[in-house]
Amino acid sequence: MEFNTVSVLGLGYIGLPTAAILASRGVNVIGVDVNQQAVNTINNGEVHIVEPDLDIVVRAAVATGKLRATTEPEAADAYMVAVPTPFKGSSKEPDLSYIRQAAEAIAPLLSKGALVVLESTSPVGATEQLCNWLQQWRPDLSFPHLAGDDADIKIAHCPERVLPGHVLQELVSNDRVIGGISPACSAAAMQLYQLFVKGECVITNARTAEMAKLTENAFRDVNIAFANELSVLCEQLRINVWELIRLANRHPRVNILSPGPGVGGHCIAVDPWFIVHSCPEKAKLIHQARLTNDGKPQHVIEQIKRASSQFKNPVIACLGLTFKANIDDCRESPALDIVHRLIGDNSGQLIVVEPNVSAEKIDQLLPEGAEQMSAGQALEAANIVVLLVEHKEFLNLDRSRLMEKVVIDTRGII
Ligand code: SAJ
Repeated sequence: MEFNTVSVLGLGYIGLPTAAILASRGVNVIGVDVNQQAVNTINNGEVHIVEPDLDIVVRAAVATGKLRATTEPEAADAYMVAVPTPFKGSSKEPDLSYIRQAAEAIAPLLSKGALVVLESTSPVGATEQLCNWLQQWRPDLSFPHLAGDDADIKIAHCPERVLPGHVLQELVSNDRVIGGISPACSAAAMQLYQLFVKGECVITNARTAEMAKLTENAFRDVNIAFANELSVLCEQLRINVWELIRLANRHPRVNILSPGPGVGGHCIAVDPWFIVHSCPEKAKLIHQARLTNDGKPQHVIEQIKRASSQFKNPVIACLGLTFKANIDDCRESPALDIVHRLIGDNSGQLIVVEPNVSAEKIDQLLPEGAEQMSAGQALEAANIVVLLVEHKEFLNLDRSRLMEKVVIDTRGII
């Protein structure tokens, strides 16, 4: 297949870097997003998300005319769908409405020979569902779930697997799992990814590719839940969990991850639910890992409350609000959740320190009730210090200033 023009639907944390990298390889890329402001920002050669070096690659791609953003989809040789797949409220049912909207937008533009790749993390069966939707809107064309290799349109799932903070490097160097609805679909998708992926592109079917992505994140979630459970056990047994894990990890076949205040972000805290939702009776361990990790913020709150009950005027400094270290992303952040709940709880005077997020943004994220300060000011004012994120700014805190305080170190910084 020739890919002169590729359309990327969804210009977020995955779509925008993918669009910019493809453009840097000489492909004409049309980036599509419903957010007019994001589209304007990109067309000015700027970025609306924080990711190292993304600004440089986007600026260059726009300047050479290879990347253009728009709110209206246009015809292309290939369409890459990188839209969100959240879950619906408390039922945790996967919400495929963004995929459906993207499919509806490209359906009228499809012509014989086009390739559609679903990159969004998806529950098993979502790529087949995408075929069904497109078939419904384009009965004049044949699709691979019914016509196999002879279909007019090729469809594949190729889940993104990049780590926020390392996206540009991992987009190129990571291996890719390519799951075509038919072998011809896989072959076409492979050709597209080989334009920019240096890692190996491994072919499977769409359902296995969907499950592979969910499995990767569920595996990490279960491992972190194990570490979080250990941290709670160790507290009761008066053992330092960090030392314990360091020692256990000296075994050649043991590799326990780190406990923390809970698991956040839009991937690990979400994707395992897609497996649980598909097989609620059978996915017991994966389900329990989610519950264990989601229960950790409450455990930290109880530690803080116990500490604050020792003081007449408790002043609690919470260091870090993002979902992990050295990023500005607060989505599903356990640290933010903890501070949120403390504000509603009257446990004491609250101070927050977050070097990576602007004061205005923090004001939008939190209700009134917590004062923002620098780390130095917070250490001066507080009698309880809660370390919630291991930002580089917090790694070398002056230990002597913590001596007289109660320190709740959820990340093992101290
Ligand atoms: N966390 C711990 N302990 C650890 C590691 C992480 O508590 O030892 C917490 C973090 O603090 C954070 C959460 O887990 O709150 C998730 O952070 P992460 O760094 O593990 O993962 P994400 O969400 O940034 O990115 C993950 C990655 N998946 C895997 O490593 C299997 C990434 O490769 C995926 O592309 C991404 O999810 C995604 O988009 O699905």
